[in-house]
Amino acid sequence: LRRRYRPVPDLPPEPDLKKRYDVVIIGGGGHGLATAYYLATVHGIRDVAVLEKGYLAGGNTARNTAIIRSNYLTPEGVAFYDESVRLFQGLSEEFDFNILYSERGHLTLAHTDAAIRTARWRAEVNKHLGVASEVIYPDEIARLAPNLNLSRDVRHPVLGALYHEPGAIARHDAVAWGYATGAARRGVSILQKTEVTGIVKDGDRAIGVETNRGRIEAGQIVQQVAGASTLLADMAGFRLPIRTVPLQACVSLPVKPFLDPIIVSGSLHVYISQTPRGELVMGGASDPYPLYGTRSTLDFKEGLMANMLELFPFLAEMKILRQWAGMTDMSPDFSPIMGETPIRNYWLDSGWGTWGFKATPVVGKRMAETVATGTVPELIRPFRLARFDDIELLGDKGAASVGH
Ligand code: FAD
Ligand code: PYC
Repeated sequence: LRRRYRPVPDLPPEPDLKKRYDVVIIGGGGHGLATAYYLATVHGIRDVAVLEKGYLAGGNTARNTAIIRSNYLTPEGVAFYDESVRLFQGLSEEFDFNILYSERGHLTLAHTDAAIRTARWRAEVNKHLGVASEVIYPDEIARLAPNLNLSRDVRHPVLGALYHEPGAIARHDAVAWGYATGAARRGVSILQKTEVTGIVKDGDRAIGVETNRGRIEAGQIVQQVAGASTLLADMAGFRLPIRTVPLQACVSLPVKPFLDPIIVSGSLHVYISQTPRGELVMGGASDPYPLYGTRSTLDFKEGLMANMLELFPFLAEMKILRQWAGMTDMSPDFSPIMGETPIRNYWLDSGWGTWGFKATPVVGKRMAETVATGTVPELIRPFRLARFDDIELLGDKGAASVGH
């Protein structure tokens, strides 16, 4: 039992950089590490380098609010995230390292008739695909979240909610470290402070990368850089329909547990959960401007709190411990972009915006399958880049949780 609860797994020492790898993964966040892990464990492909310009999982993987759910709006989205939730449920066992997976239930509050309609729509799509979601009303909401202000005498009274029982949180660093350790123990090279500065091509084929540590040849390349997606695509020579926008969050001092479910209000632009340690993790809407930066603002905090106090007035005296921002790679239809690119041997995993932590396991598994077999699996084919040319968008804004 003691081994299970050790805070950090033992990552093998960083190996020397080689001149060539069968697979080079750009980006050492959760997605890149998970892809390396499944390449090594499922497909026996171990001559893999994960190149990370900063430190391991220091990007959005370290900055997200760790919400895991599959209550999406499009059938393609629901099926995809459902596989991820199932993988998440087995990760602590698989890693022999506790990722603090905590199933809480997820409530998306509806304050208008239109929001109730969207909640019903999501519930029906979810149930059709075997995912537990239902619309509930204030008496049931009060039972699940007794501290929530359900007064009718507020600007936006709660009329109902989409309740998604499998909604969960987990320790985000642990997820990344679990994948990193599992991959490194099987021979994957995880190279920190190694920044990709260019993509080497032979015609329309990618054959390597330029880095701050020299050129590296690669059999295949996978781009998994979230907020830097457009910058890397630019280096490779193609354009992405993505804008990078900051998303901020904050955490309070720890207090006695009082909040079991995860609560989201799209209309009020707030969401909140309580960690097993007692901190309140809170976030709001995306910043209203594109930026390649992780600057946090007073404006965000003030706006968030004004709305949060409508739901939980007794938090007025709560102290905020820290605040931060991440760079989110926003796609036009609020769905990811994965698979082939116009460059041969160059695979893409991007468009993760404000929703990609929960997808970490399924992305790893399915991107690894893509690289190993050279074929994009059915489950992720709908998310192809070419859908923007074919006008086959996958509108999932209604399930985004975060205001945009
Ligand atoms: P990252 O973890 O960002 O990893 C990409 C890595 O690429 C970075 O470490 C970066 O340093 C590296 N990199 C970039 N350029 C280069 C280069 N040139 N060379 C080498 N390396 C490079 N999602 C959810 O599902 N649930 C949530 O509750 C949630 N909350 C969020 C809250 C906030 C505040 C933010 C910002 C995001 C949230 N998200 C959430 C979204 C989620 O965090 C991301 O979609 C997900 O972490 C993306 O993982 P990744 O591995 O692709 O990216
Ligand atoms: O995707 O559930 C989510 C989420 C919540 C906050 C940010 N993203």
